[in-house]
Amino acid sequence: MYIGKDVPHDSARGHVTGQSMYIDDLPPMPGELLVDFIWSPLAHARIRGIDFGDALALPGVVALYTHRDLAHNALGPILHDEPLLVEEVCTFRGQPIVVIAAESRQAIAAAKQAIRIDYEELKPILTIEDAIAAQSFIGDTRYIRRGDVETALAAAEHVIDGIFRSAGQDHFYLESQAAIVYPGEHGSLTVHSSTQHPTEVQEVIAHLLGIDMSQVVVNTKRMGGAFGGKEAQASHPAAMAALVARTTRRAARIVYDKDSDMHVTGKRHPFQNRYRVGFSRGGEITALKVDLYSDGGAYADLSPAVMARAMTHAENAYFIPHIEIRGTVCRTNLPPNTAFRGFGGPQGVSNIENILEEIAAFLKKDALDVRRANCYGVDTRNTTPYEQVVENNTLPRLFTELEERCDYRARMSAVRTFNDSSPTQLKGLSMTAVKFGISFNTKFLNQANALVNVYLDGSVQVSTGATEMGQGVNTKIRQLVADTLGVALERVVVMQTSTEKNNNTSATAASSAADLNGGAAVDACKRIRARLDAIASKHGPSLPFEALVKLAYQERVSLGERGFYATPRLDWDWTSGRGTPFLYFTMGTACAEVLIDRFTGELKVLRADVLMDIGRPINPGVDRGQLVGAFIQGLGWVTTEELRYTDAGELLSHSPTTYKIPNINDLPPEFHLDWIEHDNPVNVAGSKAVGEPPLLMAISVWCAVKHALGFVSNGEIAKLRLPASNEEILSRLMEYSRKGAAAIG
Ligand code: LUZ
Ligand code: MOS
Repeated sequence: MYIGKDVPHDSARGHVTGQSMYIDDLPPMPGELLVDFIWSPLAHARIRGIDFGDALALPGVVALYTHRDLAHNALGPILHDEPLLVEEVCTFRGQPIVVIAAESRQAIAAAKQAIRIDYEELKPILTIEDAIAAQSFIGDTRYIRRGDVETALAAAEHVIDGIFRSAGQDHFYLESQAAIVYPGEHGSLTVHSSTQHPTEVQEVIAHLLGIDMSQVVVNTKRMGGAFGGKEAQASHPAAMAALVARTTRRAARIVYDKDSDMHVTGKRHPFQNRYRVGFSRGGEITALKVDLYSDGGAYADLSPAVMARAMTHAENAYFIPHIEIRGTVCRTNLPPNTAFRGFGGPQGVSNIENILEEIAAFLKKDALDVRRANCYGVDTRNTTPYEQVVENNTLPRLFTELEERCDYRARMSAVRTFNDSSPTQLKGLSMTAVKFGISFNTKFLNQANALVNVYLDGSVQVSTGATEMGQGVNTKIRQLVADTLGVALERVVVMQTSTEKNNNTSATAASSAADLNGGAAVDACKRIRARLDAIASKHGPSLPFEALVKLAYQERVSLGERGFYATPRLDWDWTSGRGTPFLYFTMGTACAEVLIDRFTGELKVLRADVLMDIGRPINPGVDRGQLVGAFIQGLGWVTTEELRYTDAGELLSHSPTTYKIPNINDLPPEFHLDWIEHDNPVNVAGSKAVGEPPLLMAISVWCAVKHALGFVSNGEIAKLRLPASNEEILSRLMEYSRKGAAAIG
């Protein structure tokens, strides 16, 4: 048996030796063209005219394209509202206008110099506040409501209200957006794309070029990271290269450089949330009204689905009897914001965790006690605002076990003592939770198919729609296939993802690729195994797999199968805001302790403890990697990663020199990650999805900073933006010391 074992990642060797192939490692084809594009330098502008000058006559410049060269000019995963190439009005800085195909980088640079675009600058909307003022929204405001929130707020013993802001985040995948397209016979195209969603790339190319999807094959061997950034926005470069390949009949390659990638692609959605919460003296929340606004950027992209996940995570791990959640996506003149690991979950969860810190500060209670008082129960107080029952609830257990394991009470009193005595430093400690719903919140996406081929020598190829972005989905599928077929792991190969083998696939997203594609692969393997078992019962049950395969072939029994999986039970209705959008929840608790320099605002995370319920891991080593990586990525979001823009909407922090992702020195020196033994009977091999949920565990670090600031905020509830950057912390410290001095003076 391989399930449950630390089987090495199937690319581990390739990654460390540099042999793993990424898009730009594919050797150039004779005649291959490089593809690039001119993008809008302005956030909002009307194009008065484009003058190509002598660009086409320059040596090495082969072709130039505008929107007129496309059969259709509309894409987008939900609304199809986004042009690939600007027609008249540029709606964000970075929006592609002219596609350039050339034989060298120098020729592309020369063409960019030669082409003149005349812009009439228009006034942009660059913030959520401005969008609200201008009533600039994408789609309608949506609601999830339970109980009678107004009456419950009026009757509450205490009420707090406020505004909580969380900022965006760049995906910072190491491999930028990239694609290569090879022209085939009769106008067909073979595409290699660094995408989480080969089917969407196929669909977008077919639509924009006016050809059948059957004429386009999209292959994805692997990505050098994606984090949601290649769920919807890998289509743009692939479509540009496809346009070039189809019209020139030459291979076409596009690879964004890092700075361009950061300028032109969308990011995690910034949110601004207004809340009003009613609670008892004991800290129990009786009513919550929360109004979520996200910055969707210029087009819908995945924003409505991201908002839906924020809304279904707005109560997180806590039972709230009377609640109204409103969600509105703002339209601004920024690149369309998109999927990013957590997909609205972090924005919804950080909001309620902030509220819980505030209730504790208001009541002068321990925040863990307040959280425990509100935590979902096992048999009672266990329905979400959208009326899904929280089954198999391990949250109370996770809270109790982590409190003991990390010695919470003793450390909390040590933090108080420290803060009373240290004139130079400040500590904070906080324990937060996560309950992350697993399934796409768009029901039809929760399906997958798999192709399993058994060859005459007993070796096996498996193909699914799952794409490998480093997360180890291929390794998990390999383990599932080996165990279900009863064959040695070494004999199973997971093939590159291709729309030729698996049609109409969903994005590798929502943490659910192993659930869905693993489920489909197991389905196929079970049917092959049943046929082999029938042969074994005739010929003797002790025959090895290889011998059974030979007999099956001689008896003309099929040795291939296509499997299918559709997540059961799901049922979700936006008009009522009720239903069962998730098959189950991945859960966890985390506790972080921080140290702050009172004079510089410098932040250090001293210790972090994470305890999760991730079911029975198919591959504990791979899952541990996901826990560590997601926590660190979340740490970046809540502390150091700052997207800075000019007043004109120009991104200033567009490279590693100005955009600070965590590095090895930012790791907590004491860092404990673990999970509890707990079966998840509704999912493949008893496992749970693990890709996104641990990112939200880093919210504990942010809450610990907020807790620390409460020691110097002169009795007020400390306010804090997310990220709690050193600068943000310093601003708060200065504000509180000014106010403190004024109060004394
Ligand atoms: N993508 C999507 C996602 O289309 N729907 C989702 O619910 C989702 N959740 C997380 C990440 N990507
Ligand atoms: Mo995603 S945020 O592409 O699971």
